[in-house]
Amino acid sequence: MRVPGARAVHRSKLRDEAHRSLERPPGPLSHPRRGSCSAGDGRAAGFWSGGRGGRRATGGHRRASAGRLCYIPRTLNARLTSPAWPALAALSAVLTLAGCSGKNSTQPIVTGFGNIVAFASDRDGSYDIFLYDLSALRYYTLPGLNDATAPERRPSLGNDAQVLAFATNRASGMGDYDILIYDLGTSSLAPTPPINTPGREDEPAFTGDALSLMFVRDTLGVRRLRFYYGVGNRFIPLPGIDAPPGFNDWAPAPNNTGTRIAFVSDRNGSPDVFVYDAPGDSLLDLPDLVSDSTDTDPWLTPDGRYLAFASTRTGGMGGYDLYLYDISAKAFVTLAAGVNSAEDDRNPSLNVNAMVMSFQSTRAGTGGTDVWNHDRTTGQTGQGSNQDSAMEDIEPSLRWP
Ligand SMILES: [Ca+2]
Ligand SMILES: [Ca+2]
Repeated sequence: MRVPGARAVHRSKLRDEAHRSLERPPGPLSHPRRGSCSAGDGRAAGFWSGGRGGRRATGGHRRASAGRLCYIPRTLNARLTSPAWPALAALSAVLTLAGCSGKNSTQPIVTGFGNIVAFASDRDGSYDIFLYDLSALRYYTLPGLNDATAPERRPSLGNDAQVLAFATNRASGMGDYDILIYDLGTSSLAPTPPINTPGREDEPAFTGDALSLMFVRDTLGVRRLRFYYGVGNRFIPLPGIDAPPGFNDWAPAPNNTGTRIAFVSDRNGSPDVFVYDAPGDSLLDLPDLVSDSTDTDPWLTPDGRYLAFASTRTGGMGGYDLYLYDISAKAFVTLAAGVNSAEDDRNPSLNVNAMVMSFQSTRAGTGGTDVWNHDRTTGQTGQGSNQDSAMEDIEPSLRWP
């Protein structure tokens, strides 16, 4: 999919945003300085390496991209051609694609290279993380990621396609749910940063630059957002984001560097989506986001402009519906027919320019909750071949360059 000019505009905004983050004065609210990626991608020194040493996958090459030299792991590229996920053949024999209209059941809805969606599915019993290529219409193996019995949930795919964070409560963990990180470059679990406790850590969300990880921690009976900066290996305090005592914050969705963070809070009674501005340590004034119904599942584009979320507010098609909001214009973006249904449509995940969206829906599909994809350029909504199962397929995290 190509939208003329859209990519250039987007990358320019990313650069501007990174520049602003460097200009902010030091202080408790300012994020650490991000190094330039021009001398090799700084993200390779992120927290999944457990230090500053600048882990680099073996092999690979550098690719100039809008003034940045970005590291493309050859190991990952090789993996893209690895055999399909072993259970795929068995699945395809039993899957029915009832409810998938016409070519959408067997043809890609969207085209391109490296367009992948991670999601959780209990098709094999307990929830596991799956990685599906929306262009090649196949799964990638994730050796060593999924535990045979413990659930793996809430995948967050770094937009650099090198890291995938997820939540699990396996017995070897600190207790309750912990967050683990999987290195797609080496196909192995990465050293866990010091973010887990005997309490519950859940809902991981990488910043767009994949240098920081947000998540939710249960603290004294309420849920609070946490912002862990990987290069500095430390937490960044967000004093202005916390709900008053007794109320909860969850579902963090940061922009490229975490200067803007969408999240859900019940501080007004029912769950509402809020957008936090880190430089101002304040919430943006966005009355459109507030309703008496449940507003949840936010997703923010890296440039911080487009916000997708789910809501049961009146005026929709029924149950949860998806909404796309342009924060710059302070206006909703109309979604094509076929995105929302009378069933529950939730957990939208946007690509960088908000033209592609994956989401979950309980509409008639392959059974249970399914992951669907929508291309705003063509207006199509559909699924890739064998993308779904008769079981629950949920919590998509889209990586679309
Ligand atoms: Ca824990
Ligand atoms: Ca609906």
